Amino acid sequence: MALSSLRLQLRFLLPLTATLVLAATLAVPLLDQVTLRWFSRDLNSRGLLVANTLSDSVAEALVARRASRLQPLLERVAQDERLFAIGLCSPGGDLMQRTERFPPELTCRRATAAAQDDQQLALAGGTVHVGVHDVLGAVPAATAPAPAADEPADDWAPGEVPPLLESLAQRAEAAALAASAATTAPELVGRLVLLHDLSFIDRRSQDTRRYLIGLIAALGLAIALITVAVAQFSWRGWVQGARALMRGEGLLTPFVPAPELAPLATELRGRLRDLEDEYRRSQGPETEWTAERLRGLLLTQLSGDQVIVVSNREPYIHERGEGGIVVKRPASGLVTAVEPVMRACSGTWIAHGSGSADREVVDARDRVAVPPGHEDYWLRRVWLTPEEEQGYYYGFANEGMWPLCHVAHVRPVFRESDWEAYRAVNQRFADAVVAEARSDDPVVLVQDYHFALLPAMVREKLPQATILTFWHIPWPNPESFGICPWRREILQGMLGSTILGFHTRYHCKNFLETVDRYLEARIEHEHSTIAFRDKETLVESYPISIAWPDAGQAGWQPVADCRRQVVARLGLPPEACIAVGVDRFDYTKGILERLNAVERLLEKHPELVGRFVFVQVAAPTRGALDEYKSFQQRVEQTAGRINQRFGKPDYQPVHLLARHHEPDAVNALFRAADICVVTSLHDGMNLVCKEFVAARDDLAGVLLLSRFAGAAREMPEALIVNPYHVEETADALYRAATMPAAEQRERMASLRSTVREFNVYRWAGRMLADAGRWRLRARIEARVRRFQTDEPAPHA
Ligand code: ADQ
Repeated sequence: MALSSLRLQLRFLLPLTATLVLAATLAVPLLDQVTLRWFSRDLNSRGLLVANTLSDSVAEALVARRASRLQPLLERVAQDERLFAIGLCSPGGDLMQRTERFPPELTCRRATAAAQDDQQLALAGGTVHVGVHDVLGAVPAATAPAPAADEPADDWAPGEVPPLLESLAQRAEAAALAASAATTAPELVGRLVLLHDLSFIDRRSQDTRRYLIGLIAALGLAIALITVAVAQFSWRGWVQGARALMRGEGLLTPFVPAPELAPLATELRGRLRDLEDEYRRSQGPETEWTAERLRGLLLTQLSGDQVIVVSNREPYIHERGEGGIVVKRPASGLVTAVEPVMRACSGTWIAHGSGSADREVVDARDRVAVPPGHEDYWLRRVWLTPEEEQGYYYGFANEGMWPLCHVAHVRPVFRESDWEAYRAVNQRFADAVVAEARSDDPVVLVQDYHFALLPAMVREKLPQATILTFWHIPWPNPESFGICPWRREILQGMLGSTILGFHTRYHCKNFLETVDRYLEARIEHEHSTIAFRDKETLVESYPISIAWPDAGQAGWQPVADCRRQVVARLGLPPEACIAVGVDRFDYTKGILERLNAVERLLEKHPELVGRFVFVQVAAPTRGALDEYKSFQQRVEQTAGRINQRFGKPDYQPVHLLARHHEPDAVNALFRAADICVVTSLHDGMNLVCKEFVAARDDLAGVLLLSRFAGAAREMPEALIVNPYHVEETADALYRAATMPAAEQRERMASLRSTVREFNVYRWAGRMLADAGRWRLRARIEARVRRFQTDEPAPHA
């Protein structure tokens, strides 16, 4: 730092010194000139004064022919410090009288010429200032002396009265005598030559020069010292300020350590964000996120730490079938997203064992290695009684939290017994996490709204654990959330997390505002952190996605074959325009709304009747709940009505397939379709639309997407609709059905590149990288603390 500040100071000092030297160089001759002018003006007026003083006496002496009296007078006057010598010339230019120091070689003519020129005369003894002043006397007109220009001045010697002077004196006397008889007029009777010493000017100007240079030097030194001191002081402030800004302190609070840096702070903030974005981008497209990369990140950032996932839904369900035990994959966005992470990191997944044959395949610790045939990770099953499942899962989670968070016009139901069950089951799962933990600081990935209380419960037992809770569904605004009787407990439970993830910034914002409304917590909006009871939680958005299929995905049939099969299986017209919907049978997915839109489409465009077919695959879900049962009935009725209205013996416009499909079958349907319809009334993200895009490697097909799905923010190339607006959705369906192939290709290519880049490994990678950074920070802090306690106390 010393070297940098020295350089900074030199940058000030060098120009300062150069300027001062230049100023001195220019100022000194200027000053000389000015002082010379002043002095010369001064000498002139002094000369005039002396001449005026002498003029009467000289004139009188000359007229009275008493020139001898002049010598002592002139000598006396010439004693003045600055007056060098005095000479008296005749009007004709002869030197009549002179003082002792008057140079003998100086003639009256030369003196007169010099006085008219620049008044300076270089003599043997040095330069003198010359002043020639006329002396007028009252000489009678008749006897006035005539100029005697032709008489030599050099033949006169000091002490003698020259003949001319004598004749002049005689004439003056004669004139005085005649004065009574005739009128007199003042006439030139002589000229006083005053020689002033100029050496004192030199002396004085040298003094002045010395003072001036001394002053400039002193001023320069003072400025330099002040500059150095201020630069040193400011430098330290700037460096500290810039460091604080880089650390983010100035970014997050209005405080900026060095006020001079305030204008820079905004730019620096912007730049830091750009850098962060650049960094994130650099983690994205250039180096694509893959399972390998995620595995690498787990090894480096989390250095092989244990990863435990907790979710309600298990990724593999063992069911007893007719031919023995079969393994099923549930229709769940969560499972679709988290499974690739678990396969990459070989951890333990704790979930509710809900399959009829689940107990039969687990080991003594209720664990089974999955996926079947690959055994990449452990699935640890937690068993719930029917009452527990009823209260925790169907009751509080799906009749309370699900409608509460989706705000989809279905009233949440809050029962005390459900809440008790929810709390008890959360505790059961938390205990399972603690039991599975091989160290005191595992990475625990808590999934979804079934486990809002679990993070704080795990934190209590494993304070060092890194708990990442991902909320797969939307988070409502504070007013909507406020109707929950246990809102504070839920928020407190969630704040046991180290990182709390939502799909979108909008949901994060809602959560921060909700905490702000209902808890006493410190919220850093810039950092997006919540400090509650000395514990900090980062609230961040991580948009979930799917695993991008490998090129030339094994087992994928050509699009034409998929289409042929679907047409044959469902008995569709060969040239049918096929629109598909693939969802869980859930009221938030907007299945009723899209059926209404299909009906309106056929009303508005009768030419499509017989050609347009809508295939809805709906996996039964939460069938034990009345709301879901009645919803399913309403959907079936609506589909029946449309089929009745527009159907023909060989044509059925709506095909409702209310059953679970295996992923391959869903994929084949996506590839066979012309349109994929996603009309969720509210959806955290929605993975179906991403799966459809991933399935269309032929770049054909149109995606119709609800603006209320989190995915709509990432996929603007889809036809975005408001599913509540039947007319708009019907028009979008028509546009999709008639969209030219070129436009389809363009939109699909762009959508594919987005989904490919923002895939599920990126989602998990970003979250785990944040967790890694957090853990690193915690470890360093712990080390520092240890170091501080181990350090021997300083001697008094
Ligand atoms: P879900 O509400 O389950 O997920 P979604 O994201 O669409 O919604 O995922 C559904 C998954 O189930 C997809 O993988 C789909 O292929 C599959 N699926 C749907 N119907 C099926 C069927 N009949 N047969 C077989 N498979 C079927 C929740 C949130 C979403 C969020 C995900 C992930 O509600 O908003 O995107 O979690 O976080």
